[in-house]
Amino acid sequence: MSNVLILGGDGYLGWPTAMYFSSRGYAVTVVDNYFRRNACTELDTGMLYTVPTLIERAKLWHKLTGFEIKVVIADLSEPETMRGLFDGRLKYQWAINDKFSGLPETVIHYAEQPSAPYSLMDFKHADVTLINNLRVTNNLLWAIKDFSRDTHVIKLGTMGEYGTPNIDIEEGWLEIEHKGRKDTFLYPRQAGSLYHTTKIMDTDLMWFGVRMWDLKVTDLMQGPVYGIETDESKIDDRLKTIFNYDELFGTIVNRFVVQACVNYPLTVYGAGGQTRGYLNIKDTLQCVHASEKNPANKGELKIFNQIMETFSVNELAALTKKVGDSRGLNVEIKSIPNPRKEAEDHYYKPAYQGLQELGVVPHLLTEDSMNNLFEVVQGNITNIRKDVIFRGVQW
Ligand code: USQ
Repeated sequence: MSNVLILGGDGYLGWPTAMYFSSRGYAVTVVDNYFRRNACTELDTGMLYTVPTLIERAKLWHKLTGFEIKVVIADLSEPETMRGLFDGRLKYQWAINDKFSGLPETVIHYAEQPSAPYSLMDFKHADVTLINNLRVTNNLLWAIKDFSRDTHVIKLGTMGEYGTPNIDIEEGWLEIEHKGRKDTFLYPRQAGSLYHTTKIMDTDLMWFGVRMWDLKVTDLMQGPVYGIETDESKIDDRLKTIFNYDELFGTIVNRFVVQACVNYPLTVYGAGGQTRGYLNIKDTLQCVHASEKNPANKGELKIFNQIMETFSVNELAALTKKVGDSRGLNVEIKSIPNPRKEAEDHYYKPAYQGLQELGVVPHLLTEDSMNNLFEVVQGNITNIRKDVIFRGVQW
């Protein structure tokens, strides 16, 4: 049974990933310090529904499926916590068999502060973002180097590392010809937030480890994810992932559907021509699995652009309105001054065939799939708080 360690296993993507691998027979351990839940409480972000603790979810998962997801509640920005996961000193807070699982074949690294607006609220939150994201990544890098160089690291990066350049975006690398000579480099990066900047620095840390110590790393440059349900969460409502719709932790598609349901005009920032690559949460799971099955070689940094299609903000607003109106809601779209500093009308042509060549079959954003999201959101409508939808964090 292949051993998978998921860092950040309580988050929007971490918990669905844990269930996905567990249900396919992998030995899964999740680690989390409840950063996201605590930040949601501190900043009063609201949530679509209450989510049981990670330990409660692991127990429930075991009861319903017979599979075991071992749980460690600890802060991975502490070096000894990270190292303890590899040298057997860790203590599981919950496991059926609490004997050390051994070195992981694969580590999936989600353990980061993932929000651009959070990272730019003020100095304190910028500092938390920088310290957490870089320390966790550096701790992982050194733990792998010192204890487990055969482990394949799958790190979640972001399409935002590339920014919105006026040339096509390649999958990670760019061949450059300069004064008659050629070489291949990491594609130029120019992030639009401090959070995205930490992801660039993460990539650099891992690329250093690959060059110096022959580590095996896959970097998944992911776009904004949307959706709630995965095949595993359908087993029981209490297994659904944490779902935010506020400005700090909600991503745009999830936010727009919630806004449509409570008659809150869709907040198009500025001109609305901002174009990004999007994917369904089910496809995040497929992509991570495809990466796990096709690991990087020793001394290789593999990079994939993890998106399935592109949309502008205006296109997303129009689709949300169409679906919402067809459900009898009278959805309003409102352009508001852009709180962010970003291009609102720009060229955007990213390559993203690599993961599909490995067998990922996209779930595209259609009226049908958006209708499914509306259904889950409307089923929880009484929990939605309009006061947390927009707070105007300025860049
Ligand atoms: N936007 C609006 N109105 C809103 C919310 C967002 O117009 O009410 C616009 C933003 O200005 C931006 C785009 O929609 O141009 C996407 O914003 P977002 O909040 O959905 O996503 P973003 O801040 O870019 O970050 C999210 C995740 C992050 C991930 C990133 C991928 O939170 O973890 O790395 O998507 S990417 O955008 O490709 O960098």
